[in-house]
Amino acid sequence: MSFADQFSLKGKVAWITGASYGIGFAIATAYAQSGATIVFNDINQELVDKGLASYAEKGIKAHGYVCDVTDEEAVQATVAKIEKEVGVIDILVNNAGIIKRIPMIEMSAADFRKVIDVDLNAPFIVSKAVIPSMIKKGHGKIINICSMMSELGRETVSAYAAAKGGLKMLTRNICSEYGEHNIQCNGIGPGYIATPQTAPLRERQADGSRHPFDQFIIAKTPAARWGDPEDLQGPAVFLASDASNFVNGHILYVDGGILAYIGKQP
Ligand code: NAP
Ligand code: GCO
Repeated sequence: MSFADQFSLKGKVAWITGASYGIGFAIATAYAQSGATIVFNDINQELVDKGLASYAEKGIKAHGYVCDVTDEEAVQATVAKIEKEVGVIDILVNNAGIIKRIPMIEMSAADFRKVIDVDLNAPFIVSKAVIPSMIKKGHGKIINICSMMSELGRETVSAYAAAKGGLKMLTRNICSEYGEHNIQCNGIGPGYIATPQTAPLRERQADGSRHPFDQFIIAKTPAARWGDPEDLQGPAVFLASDASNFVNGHILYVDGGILAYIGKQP
């Protein structure tokens, strides 16, 4: 294998969850451009069709499935369908996620559970569904999309931080439990990335000025900008490729330097 071939995903089947748009879409696009066959899901047909159209626009023939990743039965059925219609999944990216920004003492237990369900329970459910075939095939890559909140807290995101901190440890545990089967499970911890999920934090103010949170993030980021979904493409290809075959249980933070920085001195 040539050095460059180590980064190729030719012949691989990659399932990126919740990838009709946003970070998942950017990662899936990079995988397709690196040679992989792309599978994605969303919670209803309309969103799947939108995703399929966006991939087609980029010249990518993706396979889209309707599947709620919190529903274990639906996930098991979707994996069986993918294996029959596309092939055994070589690469799984647990990308689907939600956030609810509510001060903790005002948050209902139902809302807290919903976030944990999508951001933590679902990666467990989906990973559990794909690992048996990865073991049989003799290799597999699982990439969990973690967060700055896997390491840091902030006001209003208690459920999200609990889920993403848990996802970091689920990543290490999958590595510990299945590493001997040549399965690598790593995480990507994006910094603040401009997607629909963070749109409310970047809204222009009535007078045209930047949202105070937007200004706060620029000041906290040594790169002095928000990330774009495309900033995650190289790291995601690396972690899905043979180039990372001895990288396991690692969280690769792609944050423009936020975690390295104490903040601007007064
Ligand atoms: P996004 O724009 O909101 O996209 C999230 C995707 O997940 C959507 O396609 C959404 O589908 C899907 N999804 C949500 N619940 C689902 C479910 N139960 N079953 C299937 N699909 C579901 O978010 P993003 O910013 O691209 O974020 C992607 C991932 O990166 C998330 O895990 C997020 O927490 C993480 N992340 C984001 C940032 C950031 O700054 N943007 C930073 C760090 C980590 P619908 O359209 O149906 O809702
Ligand atoms: C927030 C943000 C974040 C991020 C991200 C950071 O409200 O603070 O939405 O939690 O989007 O996960 O890595």
